[in-house]
Amino acid sequence: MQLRDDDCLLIIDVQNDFCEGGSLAVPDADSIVPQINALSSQFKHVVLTQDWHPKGHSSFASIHDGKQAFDNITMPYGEQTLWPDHCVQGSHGAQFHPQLQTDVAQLIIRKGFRSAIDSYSAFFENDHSTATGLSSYLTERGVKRLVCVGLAFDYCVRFSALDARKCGFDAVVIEAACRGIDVDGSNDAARFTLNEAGVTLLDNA
Ligand code: VGL
Ligand code: ZN
Repeated sequence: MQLRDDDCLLIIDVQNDFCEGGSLAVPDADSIVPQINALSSQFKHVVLTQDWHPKGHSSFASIHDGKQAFDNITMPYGEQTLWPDHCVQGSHGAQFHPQLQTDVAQLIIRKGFRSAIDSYSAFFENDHSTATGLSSYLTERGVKRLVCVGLAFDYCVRFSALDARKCGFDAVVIEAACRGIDVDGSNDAARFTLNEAGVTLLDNA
């Protein structure tokens, strides 16, 4: 793809808990790290996101009696999938993958830090209305298009790219630099909703 000065690379949740040996390991996640590093050196704007939950976060199955990871529950803000404990603030699992080149990023957005609400998207928490501040930051820096990569394709990448469109940015997802969890066909559902929202899905950069 032809890169422009007003593109921003959004590197989503490339953290130990989503990689090999992590508590919510995404299949083959580690293999995207070299590709992301090769990409990030070409962008003028680079933003990282970091899933950043307090202990006992409401998205953890472990705090809901009788529930298991990947069950769904209804929260005041809507449907919520329950997860194994992951990306606890300050833990090793919450740190970025050791090979991820993080020095190139100007901003790290932490999300999911409120106990009562999860946040898949880099722009809005799962109530779809509480803003993280990312949209204003990008607008002030003159960014027009988000190029999204990282983990997991069917959750945080998907909702970040959809919200990028809602906030008025162009959005591209490079699938070769993403991996999905794929719960109940969620990878296909992600492709469908992304296409419908006008997000460009590219196999490769
Ligand atoms: C994610 C589930 C829970 C993600 C984060 O980064 O896609 N998925 N928390
Ligand atoms: Zn999470």
